[in-house]
Amino acid sequence: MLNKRALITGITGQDGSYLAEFLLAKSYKVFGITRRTSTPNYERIRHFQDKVELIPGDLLDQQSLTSAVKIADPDEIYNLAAQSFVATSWSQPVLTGEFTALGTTRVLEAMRQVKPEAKFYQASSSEMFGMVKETPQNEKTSFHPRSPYGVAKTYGHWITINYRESYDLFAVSGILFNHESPRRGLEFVTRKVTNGVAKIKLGQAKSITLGNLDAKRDWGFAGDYVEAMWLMLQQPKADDYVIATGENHSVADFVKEAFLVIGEKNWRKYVKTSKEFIRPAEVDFLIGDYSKAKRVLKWAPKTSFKSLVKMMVEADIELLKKNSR
Ligand code: NAP
Ligand code: G4F
Repeated sequence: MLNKRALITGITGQDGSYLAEFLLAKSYKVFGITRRTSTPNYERIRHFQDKVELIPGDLLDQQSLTSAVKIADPDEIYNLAAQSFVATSWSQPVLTGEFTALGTTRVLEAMRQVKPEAKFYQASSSEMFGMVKETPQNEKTSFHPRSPYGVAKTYGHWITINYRESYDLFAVSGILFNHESPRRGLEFVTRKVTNGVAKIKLGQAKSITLGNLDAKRDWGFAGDYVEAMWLMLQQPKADDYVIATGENHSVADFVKEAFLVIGEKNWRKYVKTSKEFIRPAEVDFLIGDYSKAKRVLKWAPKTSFKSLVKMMVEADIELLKKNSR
C-alpha cells in the first residue's frame, strides 16, 4: 500500500513539529511549508528534518500555497500556520487578519483548485469563545472573541465550514484549548514561567514579571493534541471537535506548581506584576468539554496538569544547563 501524504503549514511551530513526528511514526510522507527568514529557524524540527520535505511558501502568497499543494499532492492538509500570539494581535491587527484569517482561505483555495479530494484540518481556537457564554464550552457554544487574534480565528473557523458546505470538501476544525510543551514559544505564559523558574533555580535570574495572574486556562500537552487532529481526518464524515482536558487552572496556580517542581513553596517572593502584560481585553475563564471527541474519536488527554508543568520545568533546566556548557 502507498504511504499517505500530508502537507503541514506551520511545521516549524510547536504543534507542527509534534504533528510531523506523529505522522512520520505512522509512515506518512510528510511535507511542510516554511516561510523565508533571514536565518533558518528549524530548532523544533532539526532532529527529523532529513525525513520531511520542506517547501517554501507563505500564508500571504496564494501562488506559493497552490504550488505547495501541487508538489506535495497530499491526502491530508493541516493548516497550523498563523500569527498565534494573542498579545501581538493588538499591535499587528491587520497582519494577524491576513495570516490567521485570510491565510486560511488561501490554503483552502489551493486545496480546492488543485486537490479537492484531500482532507483539510483547520487549527481553530478556544480564543473564539472569549467572553464565554456557557461553562464548560463545547462545539455548540456561541463565540465572543476578545482579541484581533480571536476574531481572525473565528473567520478561519467559519470559512472552513463554508468551504465544506459550498464545495463539499472534507474540511474540519479542531477547536483546541491551550496546549503547551517544552517546545512552546517563550512569549506564552507557561513557557515564560517554566523558563523563568529554571533560570531562578540555576541562579541566572531573580524574578519573573507577569500580567494577569487570575486568568484561567484549560491547559493540555501539545503531544496529546496532535493525535486528535489526525483522528478528525480519519472519520467518515467531516465535523468539528473541541479538544481540551476538562480542567482549568489560574496563571497563579501554574506559577505555584512550577516553583514546587524546584522545591520552592513561596512563589510570591519571585513574582512581580506589570501593566505591560495586561491585555486591552482579557479572556478570563476557559474550560473545554471534550465529550464529543471522546465519544466519536475515542480521544482523551493523557498528560495531567502536574506532569505537564514538571515536564516543562525539567526540560527548561536541562536546556539552560546545555546552553551554558
Ligand atoms: P506556533 O508555535 O506559533 O507556530 C506557528 C507556525 O506558523 C510557525 O511554524 C510559523 O512559522 C508559521 N507561520 C506564521 N506566519 C506564517 C506565514 N505568514 N506563512 C507561513 N507560515 C507562517 O503555534 P502553535 O502553538 O504550534 O499553534 C499551531 C496553530 O494552532 C496556530 O494556528 C495557533 O493559532 C493554533 N492554536 C494553538 C493553540 C495552542 O494552545 N498552542 C490553541 C488553539 C489553536 P515561523 O516558524 O517561520 O514563525
Ligand atoms: O499563554 P498566553 O499568551 O495564551 P493565550 O492568550 O491563552 O493564547 C494561547 O491559547 C489560545 C487557545 O485558547 C491559542 F489559540 C493561542 O494561539 C495561544 O496559543 O496567555 C494565557 C493567559 C492570558 O490570560 C494572559 O493574560 O496568561 C495571561 N498572562 C499573565 N501574564 C500572560 C502573562 N500571558 C503572557 N503571554 N505573558 C505574561 O506575562
